[in-house]
Amino acid sequence: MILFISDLHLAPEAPGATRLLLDFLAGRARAAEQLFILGDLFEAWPGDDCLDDPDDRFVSAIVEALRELSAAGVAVSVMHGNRDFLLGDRFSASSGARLLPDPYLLSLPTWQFVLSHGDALCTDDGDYQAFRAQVRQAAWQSSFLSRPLAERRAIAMAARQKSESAKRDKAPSLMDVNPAATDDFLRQNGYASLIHGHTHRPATHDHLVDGIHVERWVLSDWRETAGECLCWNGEELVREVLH
Ligand code: LP5
Ligand code: MN
Repeated sequence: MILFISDLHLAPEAPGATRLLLDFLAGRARAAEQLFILGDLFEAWPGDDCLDDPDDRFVSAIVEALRELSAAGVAVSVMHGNRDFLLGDRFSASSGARLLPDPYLLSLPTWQFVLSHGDALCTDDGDYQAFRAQVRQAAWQSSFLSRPLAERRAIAMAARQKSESAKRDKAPSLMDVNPAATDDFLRQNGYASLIHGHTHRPATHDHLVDGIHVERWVLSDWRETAGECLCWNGEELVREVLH
């Protein structure tokens, strides 16, 4: 059995979602062979050196729980989201989770999935795509990570505020996947079923691409009182609500 989760947006000021994750990792996830976390695990990740912050018990509790799940034999994979694209090798080593490229083709004996955070498919959102192109550059990241952690945390907070105000002026359709870009993506990935997050619009869509029906599963974001995981049981995908 394989489980998929996304968009938990974990932060110290949202203890409910963190509690839900810790219970999930110690409970439901133990029955899986693999767990895929498809981006925005964290509300904001300023760099792996936050692992060294003795006051950041929030981060160490999550990393420790991921490590325990991995040690229990569940293969954990984490994909970057637009909030935690700075998750790096130290996080991977500390948590036991491998970092996945985006997109990632998951080939199973009876089915093929392509996994993505989903933000790259929101191609109508020009200012976001420009932001994404900048912050995903190695040179930009190296320069940003050379700043003190406290400064990076402040910049992240400013960026969050700027993003929230920018979104208020955007049409909802602008912040969803572009249909043509999505069909091209499905075509380029062999018509594999797509599982993604980011849009916070949980639904299952049927795309007809070159005469082939392709499913697109959008994972729900997590709230303080409820989360969601998608379970592949070897035959079908089933959504599970987590309380
Ligand atoms: O994230 P969300 O859900 O609000 O909206 C996203 C897009 N916005 C982003 C920006 C992030 O929220 C910023 C926080 C990232 C923290 C990571 C760690 C530190 C890195 C800091 C990098 C500067 O992803 C939003 C989309 C929306 O999804 C829907 O798809 O519309 O995109 C925008 O709002 C585009 C804006 O142009 C983003 C501007 C971000 C800030 C720019 C730099 C601020 C520098 C401040 C210096 C003091
Ligand atoms: Mn996202």
